[in-house]
Amino acid sequence: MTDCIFCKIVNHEIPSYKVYEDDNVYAFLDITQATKGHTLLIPKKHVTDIFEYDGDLAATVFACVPKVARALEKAFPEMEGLNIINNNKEMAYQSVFHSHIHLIPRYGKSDDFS
Ligand code: DGP
Repeated sequence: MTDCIFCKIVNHEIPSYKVYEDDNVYAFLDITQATKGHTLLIPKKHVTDIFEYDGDLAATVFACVPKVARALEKAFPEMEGLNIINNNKEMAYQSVFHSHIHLIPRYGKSDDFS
């Protein structure tokens, strides 16, 4: 999709800080950094939200969540926990309509994400 910001990130038309990549997915730091290391995992294929996934794509994308989690754990050893969030549709606070999974590291009571 030509006017999708995350498609442009996948195609390197917009810069991003890569955390993980394979043939089917791309993970990169969220511009807002709710906490240090806040990462978005996306399918390279444009799908709007979870309702557009077929089973193969779901298996492919969700199988990468632990890989990205471990990459974050390695990069941020002080991390004490991890929130995994997937917003679908505006009512559920989705603001970019290319499906993405948030991985938000937690650093105990010192982080300000709630
Ligand atoms: P959501 O509200 O679940 O749709 O989250 C969308 C996230 O996308 C939000 O946390 C900010 C992030 N975001 C939006 N535009 C960009 C961008 O151009 N670059 C990066 N790295 N993140 C972006």
